[in-house]
Amino acid sequence: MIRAFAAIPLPDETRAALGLAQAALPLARPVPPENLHLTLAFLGELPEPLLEEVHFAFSAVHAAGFDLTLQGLGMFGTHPPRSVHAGVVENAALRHLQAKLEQAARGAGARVERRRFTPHVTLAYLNPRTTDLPRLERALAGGAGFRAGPFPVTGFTLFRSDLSRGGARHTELARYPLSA
Ligand code: 2AM
Repeated sequence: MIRAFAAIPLPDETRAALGLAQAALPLARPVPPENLHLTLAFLGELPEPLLEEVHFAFSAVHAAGFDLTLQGLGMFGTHPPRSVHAGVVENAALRHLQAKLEQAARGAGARVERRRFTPHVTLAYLNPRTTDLPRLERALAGGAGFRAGPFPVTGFTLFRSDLSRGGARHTELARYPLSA
C-alpha cells in the first residue's frame, strides 16, 4: 500500500517566504521547507495498481495554469488546534483544478473523502501538550499581513508520503503540466 496525495509544489521563493513566517512563530516542529506544498487531493493508502489508475486519470486531466497568492496565517482545529497554516487568496482556477482531480481520482476508483476544499499550506502540526496557545495566537496576529506571490502554477504533482517517527517524507512520483 502506498500513501499518496496530489499537490501543488511551491517555488523556492515562496518556500523561503513561508520559512520566514514559520521562524516568526513559536513552532516546536515546523514543516521542513522540502515538505511545504498545497494539497489538492488526499488519496490515502492505495494498492499500487489503483495508484497507477489514478496516475492515468491525472494524466488525462486538462486544465489551465494560473497564478496563486498565499495570504494570511491561521490555525485548524479547536480545543486544541491541530495545525498552523498559510491561507490562499480565493482562486476559481484552483478550485476548478481541485474538483477535476477529485473527480479523476474517484473515477479511477480511489476513495476521496467528500469534504469542503479549504486550500492551505500546512506550516506545522501542533503538540497540544506543549503548545503555548496564547503566545502562538499573538504571533499569528502579528503575522496577519503575511502574503507570498503571486506565483505561476504550471502543473501539479503526485507524491507518495512515507510516515515515520522522524516525520513525513514526500517523494515525487509524477508531474502533470497544466496548459499555458
Ligand atoms: P494537511 O496539510 O492539512 O495536513 C500529506 O499528508 C498531505 O495530505 C498533507 O498536506 C495533508 O493535509 C494531507 N492529508 C493528510 N491526511 C488527510 C486527510 N485525512 N484528508 C485530507 N487531507 C489529508
